Amino acid sequence: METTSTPTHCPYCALQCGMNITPLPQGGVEVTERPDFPVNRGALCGKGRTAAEVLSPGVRLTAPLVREGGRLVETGWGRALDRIAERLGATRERYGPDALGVFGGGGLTNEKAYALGKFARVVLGTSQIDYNGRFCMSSAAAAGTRAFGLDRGLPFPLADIPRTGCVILVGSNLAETMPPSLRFFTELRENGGTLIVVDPRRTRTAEQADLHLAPRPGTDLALALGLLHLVVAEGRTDEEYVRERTTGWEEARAAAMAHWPEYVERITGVPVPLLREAVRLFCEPEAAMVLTARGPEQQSKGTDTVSAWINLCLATGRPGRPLSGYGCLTGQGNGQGGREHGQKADQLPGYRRLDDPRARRHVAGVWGVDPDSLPGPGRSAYELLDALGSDVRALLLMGSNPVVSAPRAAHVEERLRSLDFLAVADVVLSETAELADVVLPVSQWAEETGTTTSLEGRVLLRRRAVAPPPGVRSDLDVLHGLAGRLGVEKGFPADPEEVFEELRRATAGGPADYSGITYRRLAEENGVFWPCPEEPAAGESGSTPAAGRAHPGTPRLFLDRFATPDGRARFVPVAHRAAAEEPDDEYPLLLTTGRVVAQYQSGAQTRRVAELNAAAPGPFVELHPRLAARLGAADGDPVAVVSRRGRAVAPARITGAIRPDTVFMPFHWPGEGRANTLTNPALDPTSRMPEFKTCAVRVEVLGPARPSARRTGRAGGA
Ligand SMILES: Nc1nc2c(c(=O)[nH]1)N[C@H]1C(S)=C(S)[C@@H](COP(=O)(O)OP(=O)(O)OC[C@H]3O[C@@H](n4cnc5c(=O)[nH]c(N)nc54)[C@H](O)[C@@H]3O)O[C@H]1N2
Ligand SMILES: Nc1nc2c(c(=O)[nH]1)N[C@H]1C(S)=C(S)[C@@H](COP(=O)(O)OP(=O)(O)OC[C@H]3O[C@@H](n4cnc5c(=O)[nH]c(N)nc54)[C@H](O)[C@@H]3O)O[C@H]1N2
Ligand code: SF4
Ligand SMILES: [Mo]
Repeated sequence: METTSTPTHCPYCALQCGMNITPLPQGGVEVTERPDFPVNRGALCGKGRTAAEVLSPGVRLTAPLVREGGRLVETGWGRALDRIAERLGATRERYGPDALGVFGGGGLTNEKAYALGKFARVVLGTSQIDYNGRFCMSSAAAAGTRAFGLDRGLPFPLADIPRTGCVILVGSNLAETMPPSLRFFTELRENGGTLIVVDPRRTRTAEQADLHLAPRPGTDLALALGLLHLVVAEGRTDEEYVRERTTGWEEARAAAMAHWPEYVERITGVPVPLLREAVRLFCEPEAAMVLTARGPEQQSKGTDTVSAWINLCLATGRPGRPLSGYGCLTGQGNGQGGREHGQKADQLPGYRRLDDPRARRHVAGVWGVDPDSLPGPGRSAYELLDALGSDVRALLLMGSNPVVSAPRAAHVEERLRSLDFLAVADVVLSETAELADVVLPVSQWAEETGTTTSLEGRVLLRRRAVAPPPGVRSDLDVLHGLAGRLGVEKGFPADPEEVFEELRRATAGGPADYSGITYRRLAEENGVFWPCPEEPAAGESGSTPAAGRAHPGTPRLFLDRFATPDGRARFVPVAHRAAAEEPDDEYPLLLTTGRVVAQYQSGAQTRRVAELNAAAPGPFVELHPRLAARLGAADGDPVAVVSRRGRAVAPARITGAIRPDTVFMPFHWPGEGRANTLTNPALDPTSRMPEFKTCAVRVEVLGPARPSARRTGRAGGA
């Protein structure tokens, strides 16, 4: 049995836990432990453990569907692809290429993300492509690029965490969102290091902390500035580091000095003594880190907020020093690679910029097209969704379920319905696929080979372990079939390794350089960290890089210099500002949103797994006991949460773990309890990230629950 199992990685989050897949004698496969992968050492969360259930033909799509007389009916592949090509072609003919939209996902492999970006620009000729990663880590990416000249979520491996002195974890609930990673933080504390968690809720992660700061949602920017103020006031600045490795300190310092601790306490609700304690814990050890996740990032000021945390790290001499620095905990399975290879509105493969003439020449050379034929930057994800049915008339969507996951979701759903034509490729009939004119059933992680890049920047090989059911094809096959029908016969191979070989050339010499990485190496090593140029280094010439000695990859970035022109990190002066929507008489509370351990994202996959549904059966609204008492709500009572966008109904869950001025909802479910009916699409001016983490709401109690309905909102662990 051992010999038949295939080592691979989980289909879900960015930890990309190693797992083995073993075929069962009676059919189907089993997920088994794979202790040789150092990140999770065999440990899996409930989602990873049960991932094989979504391979079962009973829960997934196994034939293409087309809309006939209002209903989706089964059809053949030829007809489905013909229909899509014909409708995209006709729309382009009538309205021009920018009437065609493409929406991708951070769960797609590097090969798929690369091929999708190329398909949009070369086959469709449209600028209108973006993806769900815009809703994920885009603020951290923008701030990282601004400060360091490069965005790789973690500039060091997770294995460095246990050996640092202090970690400030800002708005990450990794005990639920990446459970096997908790081990690194437990080991940190066993080694005498300290953990500070910043979260308006006392989460399972916060329970592990030495110090928990619970700011009002949307005030992390003020919090970070207050800490920096104290660093300066207490003489804890690392003057030598600031002089030698950074620029812009004077302006950033002046901006922070305007944020007095007492003023910050008023904004955030975090008492001054706790601010002082945080500064002490962070500054005393020789090495320390700040890690951010979606809490501070998914705000209309997410980029400035992350810049403020980076400024704190720079002033105390952390980035580019051993066991120290700033990192972002990227979320989706290929959240890192998915943001590097061109499905982003402003981007070309290798993390190149679409508005950079040199980058255009290089990539156009690899693609065999005229650089001037490449469109310019397009709209960001929410702006693209908002333009559906007006400027953008037809959409191809691959790897996202925005009906559940986009902000102001009722409006987005209405925009999707107003399209002339919608094609969706998915593994299951998601809520978004239900609206499509054509649905294509595609293969999944265990059924196809491809690479992902984990939150550590580690490029990994997922291997095909089983054949997909008959009737199912890969996303690459879909793009191959559509390109041919739209008159581009070459350049869209269905074989993932062939795509990867081209991706290597397209990324050569770019910021995210994969040219030294091959499938063969990935099969032999436990992943390779980018940048990994082929040596001798390939230039921007676009020719096939010459074979040479293997570059070892780059687990740790910035040790000698930052990726800026002068090699120095840049402080960015930032000041606190209010959320786009603050509470008032009509909407007196703050809503924040997030995740539970047993469901993944829009739930399209995990809501089809019985064990996960039993653990987390539906949405709920967390209310502090004082707020519940004031409203007259008992645990389990149905409550309506109302914002300027709409209304959602779910059972109350009363818990002392949340601030009394804030309510929390997880966003994994469609329908009546859809959290995104409420959220505010106010965008960050730089990253275009919507404000998922704070908006103003009121809560209405809808009367006591029927006895059977009580406690249904209880989600346990999985
Ligand atoms: N079980 C599970 N795991 C997942 C996913 C999933 O859907 N389910 N998704 C994956 C993906 S794509 C991502 S992006 C990651 C996300 O991983 P996390 O960022 O850990 O997830 P969230 O629950 O969205 O947000 C984290 C915390 O932010 C807090 N928060 C809310 N508002 C604020 C605020 O204003 N400031 C601060 N400091 N904190 C705030 C919330 O209370 C929450 O506990 O998880 C990945 N892993
Ligand atoms: N309120 C609120 N909303 C949020 C967030 C929040 O914290 N609060 N977080 C945001 C974040 S961080 C994220 S990342 C988004 C995620 O939200 P979505 O983009 O909706 O993410 P998923 O649910 O993972 O959707 C992926 C879809 O692609 C399908 N799929 C999986 N693998 C493949 C594949 O290989 N090919 C194809 N074609 N399809 C595939 C799945 O079945 C599923 O339908 O949600 C965002 N929305
Ligand atoms: S933590 Fe993430 S990668 Fe690991 S098993 Fe769970 S979902 Fe999969
Ligand atoms: Mo995400």
